[in-house]
Amino acid sequence: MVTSIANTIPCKKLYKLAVVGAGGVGKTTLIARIVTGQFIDKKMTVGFDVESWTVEDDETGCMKVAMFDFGGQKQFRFFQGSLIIGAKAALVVFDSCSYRSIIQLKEWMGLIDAIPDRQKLLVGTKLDINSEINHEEIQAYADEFGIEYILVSSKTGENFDILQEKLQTILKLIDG
Ligand SMILES: Nc1nc2c(ncn2[C@@H]2O[C@H](COP(=O)(O)OP(=O)(O)O)[C@@H](O)[C@H]2O)c(=O)[nH]1
Ligand SMILES: [Mg+2]
Repeated sequence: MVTSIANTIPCKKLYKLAVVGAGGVGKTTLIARIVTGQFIDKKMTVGFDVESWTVEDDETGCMKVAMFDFGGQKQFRFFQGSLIIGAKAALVVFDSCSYRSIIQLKEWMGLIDAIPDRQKLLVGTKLDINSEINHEEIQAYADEFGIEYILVSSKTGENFDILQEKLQTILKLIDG
């Protein structure tokens, strides 16, 4: 089980996690839900943001994760190549109601090419909204990229327990 704890507890293990995907898919809201457990309506991310998430793990103890939130809009692309350096894990985020955001995933997969596939997770947001895109179609994309995928709602919190467990498993693959 993953439990968010106060950021004041000293942590020996530090990780850099990249959160990438098109503008408006819900990256910043997803990060806020992971860190606070709440749905917080966010403004557009200008450039990038970093949120700190501290998790306590029964086996490894405390893990501190710097979640790099990449601004999705095109005007922020020019510096993102250098920002990705040192990231050992990635959440590749799309909007489960938007084909466009799924098609754009390819671009983001290029940016995180250096990260091993097993340390990436494809995350579809807005599961609370009725989507015309069926899960088989999403599965087909996930298979094409060769990475695991999960659908969540940052609004209701649906599947966040699974998301956090998967993230924790990924972090354990990395030497923090
Ligand atoms: N209904 C619903 N809205 C969401 C969800 N995630 C994000 N949003 C909304 O989508 C919009 C864009 O979210 P934001 O986190 O700023 O996207 P970003 O550009 O990828 O960081 C905001 O109005 C959010 O409130 C979700 O799971 N369900
Ligand atoms: Mg944002």
